[in-house]
Amino acid sequence: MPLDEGVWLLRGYARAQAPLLESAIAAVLEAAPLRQMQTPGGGTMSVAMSNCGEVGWVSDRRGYRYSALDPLSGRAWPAMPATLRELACAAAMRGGFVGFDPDACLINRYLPAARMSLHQDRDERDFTQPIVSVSLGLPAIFLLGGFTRRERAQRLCLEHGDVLVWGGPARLRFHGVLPLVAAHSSHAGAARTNLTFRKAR
Ligand code: MD3
Ligand code: FE
Repeated sequence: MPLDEGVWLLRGYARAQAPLLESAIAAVLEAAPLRQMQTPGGGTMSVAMSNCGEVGWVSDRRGYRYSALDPLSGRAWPAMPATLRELACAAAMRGGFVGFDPDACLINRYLPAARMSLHQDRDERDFTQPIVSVSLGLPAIFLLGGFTRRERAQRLCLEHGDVLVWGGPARLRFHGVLPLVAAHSSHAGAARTNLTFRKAR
């Protein structure tokens, strides 16, 4: 049952597979390390990012876009590991999206205090395609807004293994993440990792 029109929250859907996903992500990050990108406005994002897949989402002084090349290395992004792709496709299916074929997986790493302000995902070509997001590691408070920036946002706690599928009427909703809070039992390296699967092209 959707949480809202076009929004499916699959609690713990990726939990059993998390160790496999984490090792696949670690291999991707060896070839394409996490980095804090510049914003068009001249700031630095608090979230560190990398990508795998045919294209990757990038931001710099020139704007936001998808690129086939990692600007750090000048090489293609690492291929999307099958374990990640298959999880995203299976989750999309649970939201009724048959045949979702993501060409981009953005890897977002949040350390304590990292946040993502309210925004829409609109750098993709086809908004009839859903987005699948997988949360790993520390929990975070996710903001689910409306179709304008000023509409009041709902808060949702996303935990390790939770998967969200967004499509149809929800595809252009504003959303964001509140500053990450360090775990009480803060062991070194505690972080949140979010994977966002999209069909960009
Ligand atoms: C709701 N990432 O990378 S993923 C992003 O947790 C991004 O790192 C957040 O927003 C994160 O762009 C949230 C969940 C998500 C993704 C796309 C959406 C929620 C969405 C598109 C429409 C509505
Ligand atoms: Fe987003």
